[in-house]
Amino acid sequence: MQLPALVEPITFQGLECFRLSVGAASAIVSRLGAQVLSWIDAAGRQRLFLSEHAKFDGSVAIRGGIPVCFPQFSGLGELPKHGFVRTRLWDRAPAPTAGESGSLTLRCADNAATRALWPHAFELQIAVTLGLAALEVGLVVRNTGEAPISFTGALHTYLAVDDIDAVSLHGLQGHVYRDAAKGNQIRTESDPQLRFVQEVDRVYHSVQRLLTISEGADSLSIAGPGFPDVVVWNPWKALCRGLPDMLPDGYRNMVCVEAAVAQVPAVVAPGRQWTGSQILGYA
Ligand code: TA6
Repeated sequence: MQLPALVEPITFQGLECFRLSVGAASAIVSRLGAQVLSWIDAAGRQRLFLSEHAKFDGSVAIRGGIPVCFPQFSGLGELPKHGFVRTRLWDRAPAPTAGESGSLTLRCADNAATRALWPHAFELQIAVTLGLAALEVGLVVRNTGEAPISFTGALHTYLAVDDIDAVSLHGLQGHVYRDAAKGNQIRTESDPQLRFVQEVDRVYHSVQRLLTISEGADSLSIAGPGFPDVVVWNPWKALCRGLPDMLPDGYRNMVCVEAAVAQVPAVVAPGRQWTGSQILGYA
């Protein structure tokens, strides 16, 4: 049976947002950064971490949810870290057609401020689709200019966990990764499951497999069709204490598993588009 879905404008943390609801599941998406800030599953469990000390005034990116990083991942270039769309106000794209009513699309495009930093014409779309047992976030990058554009980026998903000590991530064994927490050494993952006992900041290259994150009996599947890489990040104790928008022990309640373009930039020809999405699902 198809349950009716709803998209309604709301104010959340003083921000213009949209709430998507399908049955007992709901999600909140902010126009600031086109960032998903909450995803409550059909059993009432919050699946996304949002820091209690996050700032919502647009001065910095919101710490939590699913930030959109574009056109630069992390410090891989001269632009501000993670690019410049996390603090942009995005517009709602025309209402979706019937049958897709559990989804919301936000868009943003180049303007004088972005061209001053990055001299390219582009349009981005973020489409958030809420299902009864899944959340999908799709990114479209359109090249609206006359020269090729090259970008890196990510859907920088902060997953909520009850206790990081009980968390394991499965599916990365055998993948090559760059270890940003260990001087950017290139290594190959030997563990069938990644556990968290220290800072983890890794870019796993060319991950096509479905990942599973588990905590006790609970698990969540993570797919990233179109995104070549997966980034795994937990700042751990010392780095977390240095982040003004995190509680000192906030690292115990989050882990980022990100759908990323990081190892090799994506190139989009004039008039063409690139698409990728992250699909989070539970049984
Ligand atoms: O994606 C991992 C990462 O690049 C880490 O190195 C860490 O710095 C994190 O992103 C958060 O970045 P932010 O700019 O949001 O503080």
